[in-house]
Amino acid sequence: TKTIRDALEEVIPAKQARLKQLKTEHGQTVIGDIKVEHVVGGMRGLKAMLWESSVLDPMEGIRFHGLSIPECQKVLPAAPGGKEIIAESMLWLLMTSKTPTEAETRQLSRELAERGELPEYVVQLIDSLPQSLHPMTQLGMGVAALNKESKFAAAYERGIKKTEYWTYTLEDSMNLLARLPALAARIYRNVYNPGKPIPGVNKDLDLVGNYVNMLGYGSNHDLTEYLRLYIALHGDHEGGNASAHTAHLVGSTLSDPYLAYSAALFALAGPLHGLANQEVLRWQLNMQKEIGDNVSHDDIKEFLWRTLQSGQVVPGYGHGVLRSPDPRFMALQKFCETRPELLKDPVIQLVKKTYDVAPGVLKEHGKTKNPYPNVDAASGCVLYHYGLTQFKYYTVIFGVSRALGCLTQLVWARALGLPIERPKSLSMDVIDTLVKSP
Ligand code: FAM
Repeated sequence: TKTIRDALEEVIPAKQARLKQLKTEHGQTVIGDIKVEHVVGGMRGLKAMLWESSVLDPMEGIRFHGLSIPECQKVLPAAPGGKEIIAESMLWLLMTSKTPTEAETRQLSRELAERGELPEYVVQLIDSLPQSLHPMTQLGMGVAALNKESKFAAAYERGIKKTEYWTYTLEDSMNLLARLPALAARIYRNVYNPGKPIPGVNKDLDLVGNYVNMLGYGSNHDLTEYLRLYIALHGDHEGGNASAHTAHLVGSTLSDPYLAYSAALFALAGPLHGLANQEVLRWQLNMQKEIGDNVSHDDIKEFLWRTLQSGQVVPGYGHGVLRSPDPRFMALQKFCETRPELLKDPVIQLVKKTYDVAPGVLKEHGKTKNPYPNVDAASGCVLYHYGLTQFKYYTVIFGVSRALGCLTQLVWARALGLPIERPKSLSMDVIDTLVKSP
């Protein structure tokens, strides 16, 4: 059976040739304008970054190498005994642009499991952190510390050819992906169940199967399946979002994958980005506390207006690129729709009811360009239902997932020889001059 590295070796030369051709034939072709609003508006919509593994359409949502979420759900192998996409089949697709076979997926699971134990010094570091330190801070620290083991950094120091960069980047990426579950599970244990034993990595399980097992929920098949889907779907959302862009920027300096991904995690930890899933649940539970279980649509409307009038954003709604309901939100909702026990859960019902009225309220409020839910509106309530109730931990799960896309891009950036990022910044004085005589 082919390994992921074999599969990459097969596809890299054609992509390298294609990029070379693009540069020589179209290096000077104009594909967009830069307006002052881009310079002062967070570069929204500016086409200025190469990212192969996924592209986000404002109306349709994300496609992974051209495949929509329902298409991925049809063709990507699940775990033995499961139905949902797993991290390995998504990783294979992102990295190689090909759909893996069942055998390739299983082999990748085994390869990751074999690399999955944490080095002792990282265990000691994590165990020494205060229990009250936010789980995302701990995750970023743990990932950065893993760079002591970086094969890329060691090879670079020794002196290697540029054409070899990607192989060491892949090696580091595989080790990092493999160790994220043990790291993230140790953080969970330390913060919420100090002293509880953590099982070792089971070589026969997939990445998320092992993660759930180490979190202490291994016997819950439905939660395992939910997290498989969750982690596959959160894996990549094209390149411009804050975490992906951070990984790409830091990686472009030839910082190793551990440092680059650690930086990405600290971008993910912001409430306008990945921390929104923690915020959504806090907000929905406050709503429940204030107005009770049996809420009407009008009660929710009133609560939404109160949130907006107090100057806060409605967490889980709005998006930098999307202009329709996020298909990741829809896929997670669908997971609930097939399980009657989930549909009966008051918090899940509240999320659904909020979706019925929030777009209307946000449209009337008139500020956000996208009044629809993003993935974070749905992701936490199912975890809550299954007993994973510590919502400060939710962004860590997002962080385990987002490594799939960020590390894929790092491998490709090195395979394609992409340069260090260095956009031009302007002062208002310079903008004034340019505006007068463009
Ligand atoms: N509730 C209230 N106001 C909102 C809003 C929301 N959900 N979303 C946007 N706005 C406001 C926004 O604050 C801005 O107001 P000002 O003009 O006063 O600054 C205005 O609407 C225009 O914003 P936009 O152009 O529609 O959105 P941006 O591209 O600037 O920002 C988000 C995009 C996601 C940061 C923003 O919609 C937001 O803050 N949403 C709530 C937090 C959230 O759910 N984040 C998670 C995003 C998710 F996809 C992820 O990264 N995991």
